[in-house]
Amino acid sequence: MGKTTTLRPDFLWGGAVAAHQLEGGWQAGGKGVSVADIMTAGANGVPRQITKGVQPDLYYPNHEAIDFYNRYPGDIKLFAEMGFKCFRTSIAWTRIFPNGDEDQPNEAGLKFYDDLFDECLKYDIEPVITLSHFEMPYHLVEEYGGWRSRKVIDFFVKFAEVVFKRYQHKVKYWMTFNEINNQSDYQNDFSIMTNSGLFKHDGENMEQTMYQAAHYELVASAEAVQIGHQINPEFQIGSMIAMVPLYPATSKPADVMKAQRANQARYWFEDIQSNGQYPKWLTAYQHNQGWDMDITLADLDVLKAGTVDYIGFSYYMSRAVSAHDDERVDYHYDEAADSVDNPYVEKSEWDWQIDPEGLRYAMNWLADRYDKPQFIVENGFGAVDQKEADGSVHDQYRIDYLKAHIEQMKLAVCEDGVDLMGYTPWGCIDLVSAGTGQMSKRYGFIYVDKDDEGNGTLERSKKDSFAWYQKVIASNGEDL
Ligand code: P53
Repeated sequence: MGKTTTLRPDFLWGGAVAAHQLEGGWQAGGKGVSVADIMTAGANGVPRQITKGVQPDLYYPNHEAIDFYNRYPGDIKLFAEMGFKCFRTSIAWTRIFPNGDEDQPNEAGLKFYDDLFDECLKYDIEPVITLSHFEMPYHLVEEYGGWRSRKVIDFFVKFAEVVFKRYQHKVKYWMTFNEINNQSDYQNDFSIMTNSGLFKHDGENMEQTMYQAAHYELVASAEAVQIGHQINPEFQIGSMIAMVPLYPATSKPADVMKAQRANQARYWFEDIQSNGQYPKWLTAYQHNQGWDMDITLADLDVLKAGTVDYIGFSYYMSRAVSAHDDERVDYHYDEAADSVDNPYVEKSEWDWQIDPEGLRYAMNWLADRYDKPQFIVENGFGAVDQKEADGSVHDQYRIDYLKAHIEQMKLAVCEDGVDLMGYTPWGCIDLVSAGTGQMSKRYGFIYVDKDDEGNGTLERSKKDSFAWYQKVIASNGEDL
């Protein structure tokens, strides 16, 4: 047998989005208010405000987003024209259970996703579905304190069971929680709200609360994996992490130790979802903090029995970390305080470090640690685009970014033997940025005419990257 030189023939090329970032229709068909519906628009370097409920005079960009709710047939037709084999989106939990704690699901919401998936299948586009992508019902935040409460496990599992049953003949590829590990940055109000529906209480130890909330989510995820496999043994159910490899800033041993602990603190979620158990350092860490955690023996059995079939991950950037002069003995990870600039890589306008080789490194790291199939379910370049009078956008910078990452992805597969299922670049059509709420931080192959204040015709047009990606897919990644 010769050397591996190509991606697998059934490689899942496609694109990725999330319901709350493109659908709009925030109250259509009986949809409830989600945590994305209470976030205003921020700007580059200006965080989004997270309000207590929807306030009358504020602008919430996700309420209308790009109106995919009404325009999806045309958008999917464009995806088909690019040659998509799959389309990753999420199911808005609040369309199915508007408050999250109802007995019965909302039929209008279920019907919407039936129609959407049928539209994909019409073009042989495989739906790849995230159950919870930063859009939990806001009612669960108000009434139960979000994932602070063990009760939310049952609400999530019920939601998962309903949609697994309903779409079992239409959807094969699933993921439970989007970027479940973002909340390792527990001092960041955005991360703890999007992942876990948490508002910080006065005097609360957010680190402990985050570990508790994440524990409940991991139990819920493991239960969902088991139920999904009972409903349809053909299901492929994955985890989903934000893969941001953390490099030591120097070869100084304390920096190396810092990077090791930082990676442990950022990726223990995957240790549980892939390996089915808590890593030793974390059990020791929680014990040494003197925290009284609600982690039962029954939970540990569930975690063991509900490991994932594959690892879905996003990759945008790497970061570097360095130890402090008065470093704590436990090398405690504080994302904001420990991150330093990496002089060897460029940055995007939003200060995201551009590091294609980091993708190959990340894939090898994941393969060594977990030995599961991988699926790159997000990657991309957020940039300001200039639309020409004829609707075209010359986005060579985006092509350059994606090309460099695909090259490294192929090296990980062909040189390093990583088992890779597919690649779905983020925001294949322009949508609302999660982190900033902007429209002007664009990722798409398809331009959407809308600005940061909500003005625009919502008209779609093709960027230069559209024809480029079409050619990449047609050649199974050979013609870059
Ligand atoms: P935006 C932080 C770090 C890496 C990925 O992000 C992240 C975030 C959160 O902002 O989010 C993922 O829109 C996420 C998507 C998001 C995308 O990356 O801030 O799964 O929902 O839109 C890009 O530029």
